[in-house]
Amino acid sequence: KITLNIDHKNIEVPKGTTILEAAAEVGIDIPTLCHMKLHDMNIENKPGGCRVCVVEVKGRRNLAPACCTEVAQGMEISTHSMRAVNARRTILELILSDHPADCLVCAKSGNCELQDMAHQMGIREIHYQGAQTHYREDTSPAIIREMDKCIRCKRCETMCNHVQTVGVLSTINRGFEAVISPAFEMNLDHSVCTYCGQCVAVCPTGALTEVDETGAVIRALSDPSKTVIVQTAPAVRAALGEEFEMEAGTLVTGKMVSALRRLGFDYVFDTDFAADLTIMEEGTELLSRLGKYLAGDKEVKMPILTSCCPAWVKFFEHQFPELKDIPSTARSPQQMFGAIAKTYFADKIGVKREDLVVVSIMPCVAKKYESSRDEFAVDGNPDVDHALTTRELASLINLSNIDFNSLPEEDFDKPLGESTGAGVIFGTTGGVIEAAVRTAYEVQTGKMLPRLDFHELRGMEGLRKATIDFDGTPINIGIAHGLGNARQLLEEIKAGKSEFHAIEIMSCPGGCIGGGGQPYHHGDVEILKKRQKALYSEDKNKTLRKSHENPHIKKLYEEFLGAPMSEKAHHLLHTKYFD
Ligand code: HC0
Ligand code: SF4
Repeated sequence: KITLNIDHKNIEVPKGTTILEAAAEVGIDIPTLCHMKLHDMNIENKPGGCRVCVVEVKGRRNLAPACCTEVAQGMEISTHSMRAVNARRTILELILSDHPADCLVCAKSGNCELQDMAHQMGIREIHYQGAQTHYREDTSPAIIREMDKCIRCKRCETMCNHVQTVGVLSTINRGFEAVISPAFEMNLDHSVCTYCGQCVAVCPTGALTEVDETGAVIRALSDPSKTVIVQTAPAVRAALGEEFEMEAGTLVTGKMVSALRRLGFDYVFDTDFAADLTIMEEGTELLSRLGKYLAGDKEVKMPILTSCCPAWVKFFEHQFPELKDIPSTARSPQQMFGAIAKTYFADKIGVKREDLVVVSIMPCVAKKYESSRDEFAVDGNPDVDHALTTRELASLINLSNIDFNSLPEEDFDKPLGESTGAGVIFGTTGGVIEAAVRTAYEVQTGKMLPRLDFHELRGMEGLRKATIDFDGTPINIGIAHGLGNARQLLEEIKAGKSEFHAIEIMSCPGGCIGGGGQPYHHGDVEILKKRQKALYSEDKNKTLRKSHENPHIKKLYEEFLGAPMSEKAHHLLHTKYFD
């Protein structure tokens, strides 16, 4: 143990603690721009680069960066002495001298850590002349890079290289020319970027943002010749409230539906409906592969992998092309919804495909990319026209002067708005496979499940495993969230050492609740845990909690698709993968 004094408070901390961590223990907040730590997830970025966290240590000539200076016995630290404050303000002015001042039109305005800090430190004038080097803007189907706004905090590098192990982003050039970039300064859409959006989720400024589609949605909603429908992803309802000052984990399903109706959507539907549909298709595929495998068929590939996360799909297409016949061929719920909406539902309401606009609200930026993939369009008309993030929906609601907090709670429209608890838990790590187990067990064994809550599949550890007893047959299940964790399971499969029958993979830490399009969590893992809890409570409160019991799914098969994996289902609900 080390004893020291911070701002006249005595404190005892373990050896190896940084000044920043020690100060936090006694409730002292030292400002930082580059530092980031997601507790319990083994995610940390502390390059000591921004220097905003400098503090005064008695007896030392130089100020010390608090994020990467370890405490020492008897240290006396002043975190906000005038000398420290002066240095901090000067450093901030130097950063601002090389930063565009277009806050009025910046996508990050109001959510920018640099802007907040300039305000908090009372910066009114910038006494330095930066180079104001101009770097080209790089636009991809999901993410925009505006490197003029980059402050080289390297948080994105940590997420891309260490957490996701994609390795797209690194610092190139020097001095004012330095930028974070894909290799050879190529554009993101030529790189192996998965569009997971985890770099966007942690960027403190407007350097990395999602492609904004709110303008296109406003145009569609104001066009009387269009019928505009919307689907909302499972994880959105557990986070949208945070944009309206609600406590993390507040479920706002009913208010979200009302808000979407007030925005002018003709029908408000639920991606959870399509999640139930995904379970019917993916579960059937799982059981068919499993049945053959257990009967000794050497040709059949095991394990089956979930395929609903588009960043994960892009990851294995680039990094493990030799495994591309292992994931389920089922499309994601977003895309199943689009395909059913533009065929079955369009016919039902008598609207032509080109006059029906399908909008999704997603916690994810990769969903923008997924909806733009060629295989999800008919004659150039996409199944999903626009995928907005949770943040973009919040900005639309604000734009329409809707008082979100006082909205009544309303229900989704039928038929594509009806869902079970199984669909809801898709939004958190472990939820897709739990939903699959609930259906696969009953279909396989012909018996009622003795319980519905599979606590062994839940949690926040990056890699989890459990064995579920299918009435005498043990089924081994693996779960990974974060692509670095997924990579470990894929390496095992490649080496022929995988013990699993089925694996769920989600790209973002926490699953979709931690998606790159969610309200910024600023590194607070507790927020993710609260969102996760909210989804399990919505599941618990549903009358129906197994996908195969959804009456509108049954009707869809009776009226339109025939059976799971039928030719029509194959055509509309399944896909293939590319090298
Ligand atoms: Fe997800 Fe989905 S659960 S990927 O995390 O499967 O984005 O929320 O919408 O499509 O349903 C995201 C969330 C979805 C899809 C669903 C799946
Ligand atoms: Fe890396 Fe994901 Fe960002 Fe692409 S979206 S650069 S893969 S962190």
